[in-house]
Amino acid sequence: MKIPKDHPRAESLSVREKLLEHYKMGVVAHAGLIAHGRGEAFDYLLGEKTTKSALEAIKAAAAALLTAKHPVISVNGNAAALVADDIVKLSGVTGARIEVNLFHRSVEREKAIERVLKDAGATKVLGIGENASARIQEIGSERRRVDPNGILIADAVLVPLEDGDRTEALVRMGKKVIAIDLNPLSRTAQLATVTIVDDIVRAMPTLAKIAEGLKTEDQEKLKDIASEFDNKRNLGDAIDLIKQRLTELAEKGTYISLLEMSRI
Ligand code: PTJ
Repeated sequence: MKIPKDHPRAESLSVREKLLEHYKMGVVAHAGLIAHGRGEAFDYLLGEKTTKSALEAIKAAAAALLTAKHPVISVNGNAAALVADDIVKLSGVTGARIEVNLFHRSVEREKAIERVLKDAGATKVLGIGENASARIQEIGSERRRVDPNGILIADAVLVPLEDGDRTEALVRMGKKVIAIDLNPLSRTAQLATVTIVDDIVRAMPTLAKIAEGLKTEDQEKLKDIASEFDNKRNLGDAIDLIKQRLTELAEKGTYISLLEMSRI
């Protein structure tokens, strides 16, 4: 569908179109479309921009990836559809390997996602078909199948748009988990080491850019940035922001004021 450029929600509609297009290509799962809707709802509440606390989390995430020995970017259908270029860029900057790891797994989807990543410039994509030969027993879902050269040996894993079980298991295995999740209340958000409460479409390019800027910093300084980050406090800030915005809206109490605050 062609979206009129002057439509007040043009950006949001074009993201939806991109997801639908990739759904038809076999990249995005049915449930990926539903998950996106939940993300959009939280984005409304957060003001549809990268907040100060999200930026702090992005900096800690960049530091964690740059100080890891085996960083891995775990890619699912939505992430590949929306930010394949930025995934490849972040991988180049941090040396993180790229691994496809799906909740709704099929070899066809893995291959379709691999294609999208390769078209975006990825030279190597882990976790496809039989290459996901290792198992993480603590994970109940198909996400338990991982690549022995990727998530299995990783010390830091970036998991955009995740379901909570894997995050919990990876953290229990001693890995740092960096999540991108617009829902600060989700199990993933609550259990990850660093949670970036922001839309993946904004967060990934910012993360790649910030990582590029920090790349030449001293490793000790980067370790401090990562270890000083307090995920619980940061999530509290995101929840507080939602609370403040809702209080303001309730006080103003009109549809017009709602329009003033964000172009809903
Ligand atoms: O591609 P697959 O098979 O691995 O499946 C991927 C989905 C996303 C379907 C799967 O991981 C899933 O079911 O996830 P959940 O449990 O619905 O969680 C997705 C989380 O991502 C929710 O908390 C949403 O709020 C959040 N989310 C959705 N869209 C975005 C988002 N967070 C950041 N940016 C978004 N664009």
